Amino acid sequence: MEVIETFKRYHRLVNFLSAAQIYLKENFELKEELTQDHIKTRVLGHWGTVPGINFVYGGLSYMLKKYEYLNILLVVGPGHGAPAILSNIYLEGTLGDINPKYRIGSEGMGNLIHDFSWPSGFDSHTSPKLPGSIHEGGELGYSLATAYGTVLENPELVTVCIVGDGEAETATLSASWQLNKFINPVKDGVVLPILHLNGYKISAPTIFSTLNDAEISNYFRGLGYNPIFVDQYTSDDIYIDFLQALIKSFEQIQVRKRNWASYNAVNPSIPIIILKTKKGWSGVKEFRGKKVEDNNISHGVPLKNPSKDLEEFFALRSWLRSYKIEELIDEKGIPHDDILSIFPEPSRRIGATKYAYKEGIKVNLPSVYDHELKFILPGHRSQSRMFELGQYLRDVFSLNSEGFMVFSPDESESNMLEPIFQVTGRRYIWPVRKHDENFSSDGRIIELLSENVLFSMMAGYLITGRQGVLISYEAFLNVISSQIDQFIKFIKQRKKEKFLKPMPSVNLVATSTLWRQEHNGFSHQNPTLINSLLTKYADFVTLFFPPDVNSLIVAMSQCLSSFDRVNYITACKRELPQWVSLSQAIKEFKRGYGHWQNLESMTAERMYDVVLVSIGDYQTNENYQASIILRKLAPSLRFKFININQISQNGLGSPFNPIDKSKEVHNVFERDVDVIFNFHGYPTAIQQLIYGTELAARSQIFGYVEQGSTTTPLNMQMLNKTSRYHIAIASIISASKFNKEINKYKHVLIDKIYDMMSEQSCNILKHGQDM
Ligand SMILES: Cc1ncc(C[n+]2csc(CCOP(=O)(O)OP(=O)(O)O)c2C)c(N)n1
Repeated sequence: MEVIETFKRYHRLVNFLSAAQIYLKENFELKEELTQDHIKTRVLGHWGTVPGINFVYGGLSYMLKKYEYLNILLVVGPGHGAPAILSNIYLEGTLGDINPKYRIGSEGMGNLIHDFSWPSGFDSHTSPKLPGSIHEGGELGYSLATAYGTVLENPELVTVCIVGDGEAETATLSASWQLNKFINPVKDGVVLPILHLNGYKISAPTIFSTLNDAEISNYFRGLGYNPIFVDQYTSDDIYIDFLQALIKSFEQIQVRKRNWASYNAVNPSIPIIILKTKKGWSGVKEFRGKKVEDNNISHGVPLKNPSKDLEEFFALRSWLRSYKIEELIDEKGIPHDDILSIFPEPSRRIGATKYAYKEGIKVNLPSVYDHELKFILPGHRSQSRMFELGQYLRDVFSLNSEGFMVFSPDESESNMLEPIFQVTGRRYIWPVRKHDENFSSDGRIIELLSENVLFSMMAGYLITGRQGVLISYEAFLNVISSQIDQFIKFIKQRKKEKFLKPMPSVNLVATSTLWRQEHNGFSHQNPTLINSLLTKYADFVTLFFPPDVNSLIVAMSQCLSSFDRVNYITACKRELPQWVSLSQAIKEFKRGYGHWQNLESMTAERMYDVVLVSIGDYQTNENYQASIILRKLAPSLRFKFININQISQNGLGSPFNPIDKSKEVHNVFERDVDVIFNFHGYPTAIQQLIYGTELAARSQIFGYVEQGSTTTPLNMQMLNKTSRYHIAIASIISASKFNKEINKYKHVLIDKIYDMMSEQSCNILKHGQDM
């Protein structure tokens, strides 16, 4: 019973600290009579979720002390409850360990309370700044999948995930419950979800709050969980009930792991705690005739203006006094020993968990030279790049028995990555039928048809130090656009913290790209994510456009060696010609572009008349085809052939070494002459990079303009005016400004190309294929 009393006193103190963070700018220990001058004028934050998070934190700390074998990582879905996490990490000392300003005692406590939501102080959401926090929780929906990612290949770990009942309504969270089917009870750790059913979202009851216990229970049993209810409304003592629920959960987890190991039993259901608490528990009960505690009114700041409104001030004063903190801390602001006794030894405290601090591993990579695709002439040896990438990734798997996984929404095969199945399978624990191929309980490919769930699961895996690649349709990676944005913010914040080590980069492969959607058509053509990623800091984001197999292998090896970035590779899965040797690809990736003189016209000794620039594999092929037309019809036209393999917010070329210095710009794009870009995505993506520069004034940008559907590859290019014919015509018009001979014959040449184009169009219509 002593434990329960301690737990209650602990809860009182962290609840006081949290409420004080929202409201007090001085008189932090309430040593003087509280006045309105002590109240922050900008009161910010979210109170409603806080007492529940505090309750869970205290209970888990006690469990860590009770069970010496336990390793807990805590993922908090309601990241808006930062005051709760701050109060707990302050008390357990992990906040003071990374910043002495917040060491336990009057000064540290005052700094903590003062700095919350204060300019340059603590955010109102959890962030990587807070020890042990691996999940920011601003955009709701991603907590549970992140938690599941952390336990992959971490058999000793229990990741406890607090899921808000509002968050539980999001599509991503709803699908994430299914991830228990991917967790191997022996090889992986366990996720213990705690559904925090405090009944309300911002302004309305949650759906779960309208279900009865039987409905909730049936729902989770069907998903393979074993629900344990802890209910403030019916409990005699919720503190006792919660600790018992935790004990039961950890014991069940042990039994499940043992049983599965010995009998390989299927469907190893795991516990879930359904925690029903009053939203804003222990806060103001009623104000101006309205229920506050146990109502949505307590979601944010329950009293909005206590520094000015006297009635609010009195309500706040009674609320803060109700915790009787003089019974919980001494004269020097140090909490009484019994309260601090709830914690395990310092290295095992939640904020100190080693899983949040793991240095990102460097996976062993196969030699790129072992994957070189040899060819005799550029423009020949058509090969599917995804198949070749599959072989490279297969070897990454072979060289690393763990620490590397592939995530894909049911598309490893349709995207031609079959070689990976030679060495591993799709991870799945629930039974599948005998003829279902390539499944195994320890496979290292996670396939699930939700890009959102996969992204978060991969994020959890990466943040805890491992490497991964997510491969998907280009069009449907947009589904996670906002999630990627959030993650870039997370990396940016994380990188500032000296106590955190670099984490492996997020690697995304966008394949089944828009230019070949013959049978899927218009709905599958969407390169919007490129535009969005180009608005993000180049310090964190690179977009790769490898033109052929060798370039793709080099791009992937670079991505798997990089840290703290989001790498986005666009590469088709179909067969396309080769252009560069492996050593040339390595050289070109250093600067982000290649100058392919071997594809240029032979008219030497003259300045270039025009510069052709390709970005993207299909567009490189179109420019090459345009170069054949030009060489044949207009041999005196001197064009320069540039291929760009990387872009970023910094501009064209490598983000580390962009082509932005004027000398470099002129070396690559010449002076005065027109530059014709043929780009994989929307022309606006390149426009946003060169806007306002001298280059923009002499550039034409061709790209996808939302034309075409289920048609032939060349017709798709023709409809978007990016075809070889369009590039050749544009080159002639541009070159005619400088080349007298071209100027003289330009109309004849253009007519000839139009004839070629209309012949091609007729043929496509008649025979249904390109000539
Ligand atoms: C994707 C997304 N949509 C909307 C919001 C705005 N929002 C912030 S908190 C919240 C309610 C969350 O309710 P719940 O998850 O139950 O948390 P709690 O009640 O414990 O605060 C909403 C809708 C958000 N943060 N993310």
